[in-house]
Amino acid sequence: MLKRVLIANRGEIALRIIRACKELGIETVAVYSTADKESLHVAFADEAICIGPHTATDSYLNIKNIIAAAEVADVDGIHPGYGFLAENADFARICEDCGFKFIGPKSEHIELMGDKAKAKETMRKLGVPVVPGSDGVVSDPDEALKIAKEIGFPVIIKASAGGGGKGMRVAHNEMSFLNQFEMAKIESEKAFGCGDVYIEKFIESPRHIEIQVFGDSKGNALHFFERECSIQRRHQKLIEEAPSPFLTERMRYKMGEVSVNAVKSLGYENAGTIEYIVDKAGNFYFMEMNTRIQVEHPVTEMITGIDLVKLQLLVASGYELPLKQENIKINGHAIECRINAEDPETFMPSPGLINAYYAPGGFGVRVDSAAYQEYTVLPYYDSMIAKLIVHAPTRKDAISKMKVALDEFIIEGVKTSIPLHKKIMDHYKFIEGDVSTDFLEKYFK
Ligand code: MV4
Repeated sequence: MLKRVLIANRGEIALRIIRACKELGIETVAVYSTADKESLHVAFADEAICIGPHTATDSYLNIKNIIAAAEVADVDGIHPGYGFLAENADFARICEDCGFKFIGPKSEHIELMGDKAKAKETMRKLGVPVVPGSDGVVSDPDEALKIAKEIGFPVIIKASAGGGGKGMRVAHNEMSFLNQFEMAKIESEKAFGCGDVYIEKFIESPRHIEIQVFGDSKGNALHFFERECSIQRRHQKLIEEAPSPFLTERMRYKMGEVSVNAVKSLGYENAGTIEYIVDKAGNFYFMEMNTRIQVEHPVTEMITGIDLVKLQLLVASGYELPLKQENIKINGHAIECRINAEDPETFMPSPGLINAYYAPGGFGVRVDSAAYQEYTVLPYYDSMIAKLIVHAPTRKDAISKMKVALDEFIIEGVKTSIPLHKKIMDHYKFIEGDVSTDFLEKYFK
């Protein structure tokens, strides 16, 4: 088992990792920016090392300083959490080269999944359904138009270096195509330093459903069913739940099966998430694979009863996955609301001092947060201040529990998304489980 782990992150996920380490008897080393001196991850870790000033590029993204901290603290593993360096293949490689176990997949898999066109082609070859489109990257505009016409409009042009919705353009007809194609290329060159794009049939108002997967170093692979993440705004998820109210047992089985087969064939190690878009007819198509533990992992933990961060530490320590697929079962329903320090109307960040804080509790209520009374939400980092997760026997019970918990949650001094979550919990479309990626645009404009 790993003996001493450096957590290259901050906020709630750093706490989440520290807790899992402590439960396994692993010593913990926190790193922090000067602005985070008063943070809980600094207080709760066995040791804490300052890695630079408040700017993320100078601290939580500063590979040199993080590696130096790992050397000084004499750790044997590094957990990147999510965001920051979690999907930076160079960082993963440097960790390994310096003799620190990167608690995540091999750098080659991070790199592969970072190239969206390559990832799609790889998954297609492994039997995962993909959206009809170009065979990889297209550079010639005339060639691109020909392909678009063959696919049939509307089509979507995606940046190969993109992901998470960056660098995408939709063309509804032949007329607008060339313009959108050029724009997508220019934008993606500007944003990622790579103008490679590929083309797909545009699926209208899809659902976003993702499969939690895991692999170990012995070639075993498992899936932990799906998360429904359709309620999002500008590619930022607001609410996640498991299981999806849309999937039939048959679809759930199929999505799990193709996902786990891909993980096995890839020889993928540690936690991953395979993202799909699902159309009205129930067809599912591979979108991206996230090579990290995700923000919304708690909903999967609640319905399966399995601690996914502990599993990451176990697998990174060289142990086999201590589970069999047939023993992983869905128990009840879980919902997560991301509580952000932002204006619930405009979604503008609302950093500042939290002068009153009371987190809800009770049976089946979980709060993953690094906030507390008198904590200052900093303007330099992500605005998420808490994840409120509920678990109950049915979806209906989970919604009731979430409403009670949201009512109990007191956060004063900063604006939060709590009022928006309350409205969504009361919306008939949400209650029916009839959600899609344009839910907020459609009903909350
Ligand atoms: C799509 C799509 C429709 N058709 N691809 C957005 C982020 C990236 N992961 C893929 N995305 C989409 N790809 C085709 N062929 C619609 C989206 C999309 C979306 C996907 C998942 C969650 C939210 C979304 C919001 C807008 C668009």
